[in-house]
Amino acid sequence: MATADNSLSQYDHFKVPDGKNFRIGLVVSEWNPTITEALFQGAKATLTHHNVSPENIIRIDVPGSFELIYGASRAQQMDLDAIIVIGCVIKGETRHFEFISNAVAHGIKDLNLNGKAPVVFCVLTDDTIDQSKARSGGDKGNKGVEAAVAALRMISL
Ligand code: DLZ
Repeated sequence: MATADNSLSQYDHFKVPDGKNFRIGLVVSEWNPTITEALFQGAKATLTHHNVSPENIIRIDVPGSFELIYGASRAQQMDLDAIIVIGCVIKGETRHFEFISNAVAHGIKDLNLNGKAPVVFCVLTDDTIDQSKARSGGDKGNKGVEAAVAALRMISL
């Protein structure tokens, strides 16, 4: 799934809905923390740029990407307008990568079908840490920025 032509990191700021009065939850995985922190900072900066006030950005830390599902499920009970889940799963020597990635994607999909707030997927699933660095503020942009734009657009549907 090539993303080079679909990057939202460089986007038309005037087409993004105003975030004033929105409350947005960011559920952040602690695995690969330099990557998830950079994604969080990208998302937060984009939300504040679009007038979401800092006190309306609610951060919830969870141990790993697998726990993003439960974290987002709890966040859906917190009267938020949208939730962004942030994680980074890097391929290792075993099939753990596939199980975690698939579980998170399906779990978040289910929350979107059944919950009241949209849940935006900002989980990198890369072969190498260098690929993740490139997508968390490197030469492929910052997927946290893109997730924030997606969240603002989903609230305004
Ligand atoms: C166990 C595990 C492994 C091997 N790799 C990652 C990873 O690359 N990224 C990530 O976010 N989490 C990883 N985890 C932790 C699981 O997501 C989860 O936290 C544990 O299995 C406990 O449920």
